[in-house]
Amino acid sequence: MAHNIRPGDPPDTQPGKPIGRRVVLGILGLGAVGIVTGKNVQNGLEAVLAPIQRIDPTGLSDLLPGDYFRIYTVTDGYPYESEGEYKLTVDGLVDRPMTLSYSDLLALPSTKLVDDFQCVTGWRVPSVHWQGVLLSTLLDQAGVQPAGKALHFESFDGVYTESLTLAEAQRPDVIVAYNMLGGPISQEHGGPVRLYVAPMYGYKSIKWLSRVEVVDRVEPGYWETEGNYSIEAWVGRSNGRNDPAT
Ligand SMILES: Nc1nc2c(c(=O)[nH]1)N[C@H]1C(S)=C(S)[C@@H](COP(=O)(O)O)O[C@H]1N2
Ligand SMILES: [Mo]
Repeated sequence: MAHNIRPGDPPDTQPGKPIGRRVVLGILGLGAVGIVTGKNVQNGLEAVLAPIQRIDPTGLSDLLPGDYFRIYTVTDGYPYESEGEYKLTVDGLVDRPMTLSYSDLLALPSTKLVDDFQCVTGWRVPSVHWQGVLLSTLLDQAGVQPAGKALHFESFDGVYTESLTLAEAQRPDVIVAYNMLGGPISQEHGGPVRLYVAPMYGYKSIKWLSRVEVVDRVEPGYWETEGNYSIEAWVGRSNGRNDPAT
C-alpha cells in the first residue's frame, strides 16, 4: 500500500529502506569531501565515510549529521493534554485494569536512564537523560494474566500505535517516561508522558502515550505496517542491520 506523507511529516520520515550511503554522500556534499584532502577521489565512498566513522564511537557509519532530535508526528500537529487532564489506561488481559493520572505516575518509584536515542532513519542523539516508571512496575500492579503475551500501545494523537512482547516490556531499560532532557517532556517530544524503549530504535518510543493494553500476541505498530519497519527494533540488529557488537 502506498504511504501518504502527511502534512506533519518531516521530509526524512518517509518509510522504506534504511538510509543508503548514496543519500549520506548527498547530504554531506562537498564540505565533507574537503575533510579528506589527500585521499584518492576515486575512493570517494570510503573517503567520505571515514570521517563519520571516526566521530562515531559505535562504528555505525550511516548516520545523518547533527546530534539533535527531529520532531516527528504522523498527524497534522502535536496533540495536547495538560498534566492535570492526562490519564494512562492499563487494561486488556490483566486482573486489575487501572487508570493512572500524572501525579499517580510521579508517586511511583522512579527509574533514571541515560542512553542514546537513535532513529532508524539515521539520526542519533547521544546520552539523553530520561526519568519515569518501569513499565514492568505498572504491569505488576495490573497483574498480567497467563494469556497476556504482548503489549499494544496507543497514543492520544489517535493514530500512532506500537507493540512489544511481554518479555521486552519487562526489561529494566523500558520506562513510561515523564522527564526527558532534564525536565518534563515537552508537548512536541510527546509529553506529558511517552514510552522510552532504550535498546530499540526511536519508533518504539511512542509519544503522547495514552493506553497500554495487554494482548495475547504482538500487533504490529504504525510504522511496522505503514513503513515495513521491523517489529523487533533492536538498535543495530534489526531493520536490515547486523552490526558487529561493540
Ligand atoms: N505518537 C507518535 N510517537 C512517535 C512518533 C510519531 O510520529 N508519533 N515517531 C516515532 C519515531 S519514528 C521516532 S524516531 C521518535 C522521535 O521522537 P521525537 O519526536 O521526540 O524526536 O518518536 C517515535 N514516537
Ligand atoms: Mo524514527
